[in-house]
Amino acid sequence: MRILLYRNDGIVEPWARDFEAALPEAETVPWREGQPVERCDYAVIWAPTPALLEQLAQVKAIFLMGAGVDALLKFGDALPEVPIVRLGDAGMAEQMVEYVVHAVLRYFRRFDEYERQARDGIWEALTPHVKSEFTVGVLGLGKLGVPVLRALRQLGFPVRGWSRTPKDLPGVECYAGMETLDAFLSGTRVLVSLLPLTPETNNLLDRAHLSRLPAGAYLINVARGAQVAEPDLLALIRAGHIAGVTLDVFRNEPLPAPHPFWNEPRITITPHVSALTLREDAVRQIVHKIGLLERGETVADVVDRTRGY
Ligand code: NDP
Ligand code: OXD
Repeated sequence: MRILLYRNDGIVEPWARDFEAALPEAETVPWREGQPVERCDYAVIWAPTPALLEQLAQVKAIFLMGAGVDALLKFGDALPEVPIVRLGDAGMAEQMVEYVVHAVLRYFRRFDEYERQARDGIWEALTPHVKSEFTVGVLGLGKLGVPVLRALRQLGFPVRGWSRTPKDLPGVECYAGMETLDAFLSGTRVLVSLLPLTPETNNLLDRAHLSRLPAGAYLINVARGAQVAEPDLLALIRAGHIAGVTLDVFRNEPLPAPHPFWNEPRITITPHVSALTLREDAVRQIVHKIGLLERGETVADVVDRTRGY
C-alpha cells in the first residue's frame, strides 16, 4: 500500500515515520510542488495546492490532517470524486475544552479587567458576575462543540447550543436553524463559535447578529476567522456592546502586522492554536479508517460536499 503525504509546511518526515511504524505494509510517498504524483492508494494531506488535487483522482480516499475542510472544499469542482475524510476529534476536543473553558472563566472571574487594572497599578475588587446570568452559547454541536458545552455545564454555567439540525443534549438548551438564531443570541452572554466555515457561516457574525447579543457580551472564536465581519466586530467593541473577545482564528492568517485587532485591548489573540493536530492520535485514527476501507466497511467523518462540512 502506498500513502502519499503532503503538508503545506513541508514537514512530512515525522508523519512518514509514524505511518510506516503503524502500518508496516505501507510505503509513504512525500509529495512536493513540481513533482509528478506517483500512483498511490491513499493521500494524507493538509492545505493542498491545485496541482496536487488535479492528480488525486486515482486514490481510494483523501484523508485530511485536520478537522476543518474549508481549505479543501474551496476548490469546488476541481476536487477529485473520491471520498474525503477529515479528523474527528483525534485529541482536539480535549484541547478545545481547555482553551474555551479558560477563556470563559477569564471573563466570568473578570481576570481580563484585573489584568488591565494591574498594569495601571489599581487595587480594586470588582463586583463578581452572577453565574446564573452568564449563559454560554456554542454555535456548532459537533465533535468539538458538544464536549465544550459539557465541560461548561459541569462548571455550573447555563448552556445553550445552536446547530443546523435539531439536537437533544441533556442540560443544554438546543436551538436549530437560521430562524432560531436571533433567539439563541439574545440570551447568550458568552458566544463561542465552533462552526465549520461554509457559504452559510461565512460572515455569519456580522453587525446584525452580534447586535442581538446582550450589552456586555463576550465572543470567543475558535472556528474560522471568516465567520466574523471584522469591521462590524470592531465597531461593536468600540461602542461598548461587546466587552471582550478572544480570537484564535482570522480571515487572513497570520494576522497581518498593521491589522487593527492587534491594538484593540479588548481583543485577546492567539495564533490558531486552540486545538492542534496531534500527530500520533491523527495517524492512529487514519490507520484505523484505512483498515475499515480496506475491509469495505464505512468510516466516520466523511465530508459531505453538499453540506460543506
Ligand atoms: P463537526 O462537523 O463535528 O460539527 C459542526 C457543527 O456545526 C454541527 O453541529 C453542525 O450542525 C453545525 N453547523 C454547520 N453548519 C451550520 C449552519 N449553517 N447552521 C447551524 N449549524 C451548523 O465539526 P467539529 O466540531 O469537528 O469542528 C468544528 C470546526 O472547528 C471545524 O470545521 C474547524 O473549522 C474548527 N476547528 C478549529 C481548530 C482550531 O485550532 N482553531 C481546530 C479544529 C477545528 P449539524 O449537527 O446539524 O450537522
Ligand atoms: C483544523 C484546524 O481544522 O487546525 O484542524 O483548524
